[in-house]
Amino acid sequence: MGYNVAQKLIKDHLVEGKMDPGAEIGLKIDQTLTQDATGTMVMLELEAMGIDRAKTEASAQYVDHNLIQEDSKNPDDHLFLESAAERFGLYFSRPGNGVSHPVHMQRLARPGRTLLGSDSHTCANGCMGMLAIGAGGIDVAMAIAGEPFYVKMPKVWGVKVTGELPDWVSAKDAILEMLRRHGVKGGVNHIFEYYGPGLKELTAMDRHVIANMGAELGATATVFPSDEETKRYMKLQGREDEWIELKADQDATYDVEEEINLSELVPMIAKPSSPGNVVPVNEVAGEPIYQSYIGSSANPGFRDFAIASKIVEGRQIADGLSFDLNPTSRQMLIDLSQQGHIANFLQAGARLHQAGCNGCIGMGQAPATGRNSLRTTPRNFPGRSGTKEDSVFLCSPEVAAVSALTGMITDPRTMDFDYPKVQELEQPTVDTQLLEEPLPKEKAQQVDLVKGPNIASIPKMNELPNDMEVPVLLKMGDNISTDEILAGGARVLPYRSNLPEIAKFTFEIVDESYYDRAMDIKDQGGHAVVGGANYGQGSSREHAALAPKYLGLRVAIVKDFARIHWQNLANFGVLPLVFVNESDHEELEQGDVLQLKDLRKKIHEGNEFMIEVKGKDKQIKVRHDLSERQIEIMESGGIINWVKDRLRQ
Ligand code: MIC
Repeated sequence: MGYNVAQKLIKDHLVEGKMDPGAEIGLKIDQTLTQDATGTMVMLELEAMGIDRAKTEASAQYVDHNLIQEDSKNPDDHLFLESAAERFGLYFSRPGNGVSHPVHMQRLARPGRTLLGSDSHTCANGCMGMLAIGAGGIDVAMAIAGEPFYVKMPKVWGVKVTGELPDWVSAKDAILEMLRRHGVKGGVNHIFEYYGPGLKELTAMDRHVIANMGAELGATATVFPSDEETKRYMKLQGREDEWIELKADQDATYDVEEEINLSELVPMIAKPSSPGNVVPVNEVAGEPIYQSYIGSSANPGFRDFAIASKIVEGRQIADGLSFDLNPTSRQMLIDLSQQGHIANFLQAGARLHQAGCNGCIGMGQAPATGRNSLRTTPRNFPGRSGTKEDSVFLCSPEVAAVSALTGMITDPRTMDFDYPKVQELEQPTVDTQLLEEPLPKEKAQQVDLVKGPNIASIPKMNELPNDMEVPVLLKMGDNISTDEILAGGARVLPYRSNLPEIAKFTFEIVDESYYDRAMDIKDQGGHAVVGGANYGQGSSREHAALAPKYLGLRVAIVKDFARIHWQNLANFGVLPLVFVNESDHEELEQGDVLQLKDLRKKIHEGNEFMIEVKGKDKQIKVRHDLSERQIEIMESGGIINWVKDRLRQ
């Protein structure tokens, strides 16, 4: 039987385990990607584990998130990251060079390779025929050190693409349609593989748009074949020699089959506050907006900006509106300015920001209280924009641009002018000035890490106790995102390299009293939290596991977990458990005290065991899905201790 593209990529990189869906497999990782908001931890972890030099084909450290230099914290982190990139033999993409995902695609992505990134949107590079997976920082640190990446073997979900995109409809509408169909957990433990005649309609960058928001479907990865379009893109980037063809075999099959007919798509929009809350734009047309925002790794292409520029060319944005333009790479910003698009935007009334992630994670451009913000970004979880009670909608650049003109959410098909045509550039700019090459080994070993005062080493982690008595400090419902566990935003992000400080913001969006209550009992055995379905969806930030762990979190019991957060909890020695009977979620209350006895024996002996609720004559059946390897990690108190123990042997 033939293989599909995802299976070929896995088969070629399989170093442990069998390709049986659900079983743990170990994959060889060829490339890694880290960005500044997660990368400072990764570099501290490499240091803590005593790693000398990256063992991958290419590893790149990007600075794209924490760009606002309000005080010395962010620039100190930039210098630390530059010194760490030099020390460990990584590429270093300087602030202003652009968002990691499109820059990686331009400069380093290669069909047939694996890429692991400490950013959930790493899956965007699946557009290049790669197996690109987002993970917690420590998993990426291990991959940099040459260790395999462990993940549950996913099922492959084939999406046959047919038809042609109608006017005013673009790739973003295709992925929003997928989210409308399947919601934010529909893709958990699956790889989405797009194939079929409709792919000829989608440029490499359009495929990036679709692959990027596979993260919002909860998917492990998204893959596209490497075909003539991939070759064309790589040729324009001066890297045709790195292209290989990668297609599914004629007789390949998929675990799940689906079709998306581009001709039937209409402009779509995700309403506040979930990327899965998708409806056709015309259902919400007429809602007034305060902000229209174009940019981010979810719409990073030249086309995405050029089409918006053509829409606003010679016109004026609505009075009182903030039209924010966030270019995604410096290379592309040069082209946009040379082709007159930046002038179009500015004449229309836009505000131009630097190349980077910016407002996508609330690093600036937070919307005013109670006002609607329309964004081409990938996620709109509560508070992510930097405004606590925000109201963010997600859409295509077409919808964002026409709505900027009218001042309200607008279906672009109702405009009284034709859909402008935008051509891809015959020769886009290739500019590597702000991408530093890895230092040669001898020079690298001379480099000292430059640590500003805000950089704190990772505190020691305790081993898993055999008996625990822990109160439930928080009880939550479904779909809690890592943005709610540990917020983004310009206030919080500068502390990404300082665990004790960033911990002060933990669960702030859910319950402001959590930090104080956790601190009160931190040294008395810690605590537990209870959550609903899809717990920990969204970002890969390991801080969302590390900070609660630092505050004494020992156990999280939920209906089910999002993949990366589950892995992060296990990596840092927080026991991730699920209710065997979902209705038991109702049984537990904040303040209940959970008794877990003889734990070490129980987690080895089987997957299911009972927890007592103290003084209530109640028992709750829970399950863990940890592999033997993860149980060992859990027992040593986390992966850092585990690696150190192994190095000592
Ligand atoms: C995101 O889109 O949420 C981020 C910002 O890229 C994160 C990483 C982070 O939290 O720094 C992600 O998705 O992993």
